[in-house]
Amino acid sequence: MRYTSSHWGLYEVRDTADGGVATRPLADDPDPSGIGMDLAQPGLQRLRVRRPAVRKSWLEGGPGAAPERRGHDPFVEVSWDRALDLVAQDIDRVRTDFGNEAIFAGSYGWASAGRFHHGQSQVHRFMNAVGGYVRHLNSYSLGAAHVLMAHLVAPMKELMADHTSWDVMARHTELFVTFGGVPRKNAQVSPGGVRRHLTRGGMEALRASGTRIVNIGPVGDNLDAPEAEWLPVRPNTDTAVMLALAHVLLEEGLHAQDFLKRYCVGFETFARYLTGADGGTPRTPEWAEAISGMPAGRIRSLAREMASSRTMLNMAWSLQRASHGEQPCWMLLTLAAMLGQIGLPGGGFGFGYGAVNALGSRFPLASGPVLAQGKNPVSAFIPVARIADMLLNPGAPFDYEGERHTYPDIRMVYWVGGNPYHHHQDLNRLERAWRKPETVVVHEQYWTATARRADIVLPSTTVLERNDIGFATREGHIVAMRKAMEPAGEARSDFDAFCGLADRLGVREAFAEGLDEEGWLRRMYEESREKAGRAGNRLPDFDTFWEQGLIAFDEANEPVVMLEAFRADPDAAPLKTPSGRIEIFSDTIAGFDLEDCPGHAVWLEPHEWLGMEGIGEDGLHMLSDQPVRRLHSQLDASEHSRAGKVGGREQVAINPRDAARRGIGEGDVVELSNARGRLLAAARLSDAVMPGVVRLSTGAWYDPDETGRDKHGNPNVLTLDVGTSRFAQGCAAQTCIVQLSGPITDAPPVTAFDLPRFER
Ligand SMILES: Nc1nc2c(c(=O)[nH]1)N[C@H]1C(S)=C(S)[C@@H](COP(=O)(O)OP(=O)(O)OC[C@H]3O[C@@H](n4cnc5c(=O)[nH]c(N)nc54)[C@H](O)[C@@H]3O)O[C@H]1N2
Ligand SMILES: Nc1nc2c(c(=O)[nH]1)N[C@H]1C(S)=C(S)[C@@H](COP(=O)(O)OP(=O)(O)OC[C@H]3O[C@@H](n4cnc5c(=O)[nH]c(N)nc54)[C@H](O)[C@@H]3O)O[C@H]1N2
Ligand SMILES: [Mo]
Repeated sequence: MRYTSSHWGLYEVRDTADGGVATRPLADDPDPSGIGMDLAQPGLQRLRVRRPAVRKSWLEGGPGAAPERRGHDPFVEVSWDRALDLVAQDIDRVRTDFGNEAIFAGSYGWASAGRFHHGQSQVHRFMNAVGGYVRHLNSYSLGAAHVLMAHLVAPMKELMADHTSWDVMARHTELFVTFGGVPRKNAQVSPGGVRRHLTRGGMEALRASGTRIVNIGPVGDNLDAPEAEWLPVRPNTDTAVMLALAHVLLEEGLHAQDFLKRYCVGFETFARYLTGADGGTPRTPEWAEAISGMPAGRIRSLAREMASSRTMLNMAWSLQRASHGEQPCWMLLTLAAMLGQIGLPGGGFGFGYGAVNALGSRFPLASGPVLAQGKNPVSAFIPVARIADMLLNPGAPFDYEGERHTYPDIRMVYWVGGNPYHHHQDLNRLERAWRKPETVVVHEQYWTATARRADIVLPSTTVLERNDIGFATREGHIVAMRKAMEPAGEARSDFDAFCGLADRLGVREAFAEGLDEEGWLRRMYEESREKAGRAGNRLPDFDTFWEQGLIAFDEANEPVVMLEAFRADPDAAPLKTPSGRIEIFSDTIAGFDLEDCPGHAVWLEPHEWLGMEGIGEDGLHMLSDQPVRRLHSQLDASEHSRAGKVGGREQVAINPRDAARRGIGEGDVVELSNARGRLLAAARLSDAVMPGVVRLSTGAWYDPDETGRDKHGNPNVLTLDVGTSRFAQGCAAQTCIVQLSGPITDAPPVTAFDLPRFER
């Protein structure tokens, strides 16, 4: 059998009678994703980058020519030889004139599932071979949590691998309280690929065993449990609710004092803040009701229920993708510590059940095949979501994890496998920042908004057009991804493109080490086979693997209980924190002296929220969650993604009360706007979003008209481009107030899926 893999599933591949290929999900996947692998559909193939292309002004005027014409100039298609000459010469120019710290090749993005043709690994390895590059740290996904949790309990990677498994929760959890649901739409994916989708079954088992489910948050349809209690709260105010829950536990003596003493440090300092003994406001349920809208009486009763049940607390990752996103993470941990059930089966806390498939899985953490990236001689970096700040403010200082750093002066931006015009906030600001570099090189499969804004675009193959190995940690498989079709146009793998550049820059040996695609697959497989062998997993030799196609690993026999060993003996199995204990108060973080991230969990007002002064009746909080019908911006032109649009536009969910007040009906085109930008979307009336809140999922390809108004419904036209705090500097996309007006009767058609202009 032949296979391929995507982040959203594994697929069997076979040839069709008409010379094409067909894919279907694995027969034993209990809940395959609808996103699918039909990459041959005309809507997608039309949008492929077919030949190397150079922006006209750049081709004529050289590096730095008319940067404001990026996205407007026509492209001139050139041969691969010509394109590779241009790119290689310009890399050499930049590194000679300005040094390698003038090249930004962080190149954030999910790219595709295979581990060899992995965009970021390829570009980082290549850049290291030519002298290094400015990199990024962390992810858009977990910027705040990643930096914070390592100080408080454990590095996120370990914590995620240690999540209590679904079977344990079904058996032991009596009360499951989640902030932000358990969105199965998100568990369609895991970085690297999913063999079996677990979240539907996990939730079904939880419900079947009679676990009570409480969902706190502005959106009510983000979990598969119709009987769950939905407690609406204003966006970004979960920390206030958690503080009030903690306040009730403390006032009523329901907190686990023994646990706090034995396993935690710093509770006393936090308690003074909680009660107001430090001179501040007591964080009572009434105080939290005024902020969040959740009734004080229900906060009180819920706290008591939590204390008298085996309770699992969970939060969506989105909560920390917001202004002061560190705080809900810290407060969830603090609240779980006060309940004293961390390390017990079915109790404690979870961080993103539903965010990706692997959470709650019983597959152990294993390392798979990786492409070694080499050493980067350049030390300059940015926290990933600070890209526009960096481009706009060369030489300016920024804070990160208690230290001060300086933004480098970037002359060249190099992107492979990501889409900043999808993922970054405040796209109009990014447009201004994007004019700063002299050269932008993008490798892409499709004519995305980012490809259109490049100076040089190199066409990349898709997973079906190359050989690769699929693997994802804790998904329980390794899979041979065999080439199934010929590349579109002149598309090449990113590896082949870099080989061409490496030849020109005299680093072929350093980059490719004499190996071709097959040579690399063999080497990467053998390396991971050795690692697997040391961990007790026997893998066959490469040829057998390649022939067999899919190797499924066994689940661990033991169910997973998070922090079980620490609970059993905190002296024998201390945490990697400075105290070896859970840090409810962190001396380290307090020592950084940051008013936007002090030494324990606190409530801090978001930059923008429904409780802010002067917001009036008109302000709506816009949530931009992950899309149901695609992965980020990937395959937005597919039939499956387009079926979720109305009149070609993305749908924005709005509460019927807010719609009525504005005279908006189902399907009407509306304009969402704020000081940062304007966009059009199609209204969808829904009781599942609370009044005052609208939801516009990410991923509609950015499509501005001449005035800059996006016609398609890309929420990042409106989102706020500030860090979560000076501590972690994570992405804060969920903090965003907008106005909504309409119906718009003269809305122009969407042109996101038109090709750019070409000239000879
Ligand atoms: N408003 C708002 N914004 C957000 C978020 C949010 O919640 N709200 N979430 C954020 C999060 S968590 C994330 S992770 C980011 C995701 O942001 P990205 O990961 O940048 O989004 P993708 O659409 O997956 O972009 C991947 C790109 O790589 C291309 N590609 C795929 N395979 C290959 C390949 O083999 N080679 C090459 N050269 N290209 C390839 C695809 O065509 C696609 O354009 O978005 C962030 N942005
Ligand atoms: N289908 C699909 N799945 C994906 C992705 C995708 O693009 N498509 N992206 C993947 C990636 S890269 C990531 S990082 C994960 C992200 O996983 P998450 O960050 O957890 O995903 P979101 O969909 O942004 O948000 C989850 C839920 O939180 C709610 N929410 C937002 N703000 C608040 C708040 O202030 N309080 C409360 N209580 N709830 C709030 C949202 O309405 C949404 O229902 O998803 C992954 N899964
Ligand atoms: Mo993400």
